Amino acid sequence: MRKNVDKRHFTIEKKLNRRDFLRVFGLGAASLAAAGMPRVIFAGRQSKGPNVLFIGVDDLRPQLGCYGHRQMLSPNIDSLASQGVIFLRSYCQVPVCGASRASLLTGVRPCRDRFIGYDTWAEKDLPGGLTLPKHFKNNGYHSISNGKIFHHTNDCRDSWSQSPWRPKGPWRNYLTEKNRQLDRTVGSGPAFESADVPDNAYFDGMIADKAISDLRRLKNMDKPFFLALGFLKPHLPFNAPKKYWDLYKEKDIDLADNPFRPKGAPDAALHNWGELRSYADIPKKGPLPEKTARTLVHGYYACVSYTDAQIGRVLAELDRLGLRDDTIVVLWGDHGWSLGEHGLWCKHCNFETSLHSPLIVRAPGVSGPKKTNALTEYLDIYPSLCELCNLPIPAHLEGKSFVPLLKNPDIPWSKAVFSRYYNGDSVKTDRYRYTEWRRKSGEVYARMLYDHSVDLVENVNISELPRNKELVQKLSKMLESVRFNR
Ligand SMILES: [Ca+2]
Repeated sequence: MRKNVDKRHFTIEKKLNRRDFLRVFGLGAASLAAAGMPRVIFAGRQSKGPNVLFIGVDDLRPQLGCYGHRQMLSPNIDSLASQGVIFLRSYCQVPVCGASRASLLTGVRPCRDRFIGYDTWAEKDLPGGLTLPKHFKNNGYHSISNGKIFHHTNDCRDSWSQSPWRPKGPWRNYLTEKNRQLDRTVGSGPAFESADVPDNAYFDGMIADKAISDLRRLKNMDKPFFLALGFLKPHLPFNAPKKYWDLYKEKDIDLADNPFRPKGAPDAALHNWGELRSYADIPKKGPLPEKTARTLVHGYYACVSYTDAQIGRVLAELDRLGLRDDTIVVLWGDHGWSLGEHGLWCKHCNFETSLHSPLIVRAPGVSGPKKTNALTEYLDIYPSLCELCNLPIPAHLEGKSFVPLLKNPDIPWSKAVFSRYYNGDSVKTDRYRYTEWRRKSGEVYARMLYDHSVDLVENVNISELPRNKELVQKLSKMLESVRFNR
């Protein structure tokens, strides 16, 4: 590691100040283990140390049966949750793929100059940063990346014990000839597809097949494993086998009941959902026709149920191989998604719809089902897995291990968690969500505040009410604690 640090010293110091530089590389700081911090929790056989099954699901908002949603059919994730702990108030750091993943996997917060867009490279934004899978690899684990873990397959390549694997083929993964041809010629097909094919005709079924094959091999290795699975749905386009579309009657599917701009919301809060509009059957401006909106929501549900089934196949194999008691399972989205709320689709904003994200943990020795309302963020995953696996917690991590919540989900916890998207910094407290947008000079040019005790769906921005002046100042000050304008 030290050699690495020296080689990359110049680059990293352009991004980090001296204090942060030391933290990122863990120099001059003992691990929590050495500092005598409490150890928990793994109660498996410990012949090799606990394995980790690390499941990311692209664009999965916490709209699942186990989160209390009545229409979504997600029996396999619900079953996992019934054996573990559901984090009801978990938040991503950045509401877009690459940046969210880079932050989660390095354990470092986003800032104005780091972890910004969908196509973030962690190794470019934070050269030499010690990633979660690399830390496990350095500590004797066999680490594998199947599907989409980092946004770019070869980002932080040395995190993995073998070459990162993804299914081959155009990423939109159309299966009907008509759509394939559109994708080839126009550059984009429709926003959804329902082909009457087996599960492993689409990518997520292939990822499950690969995971099952890996598990059979990993069981007999003399090392523990860190098996990362990055499922690709429900990311657009909403392509899933027909049988998952058939689980739902389109006419029964609820549409958002707040498809309008929040009262008093600034322009900075909104966007034109360019990601969705890039598809051939989506209008380039204006709201969606109701029928299209309903089909899109239907497609999102079908994709969630499809991916849920693939996760179920992997978890069943884990059981069949007798690995459940030796394996920690963590399931995360990478951010939320707007399904028409506020007239928005996709992610890319600082509303709850994009920031609120699923997190479920099943760990040997932790009895479920449990739910926690504690405020947690994706930065907390890295140190938590270290603690669960008795690994040193690198000094650079900015998250907080949630392991105490696994046993005591109601203990007092963090007062706030933080996210950001481009110029907008956002804080979520027990009661409020406050976001402010700043120019590089530091000047605030827009803000919004929602009182979740009466307005959880964020329909009325109350940041400009005179009675909230002190509250806004207080929340703004909280943002100062994590803002880095380097
Ligand atoms: Ca994503």
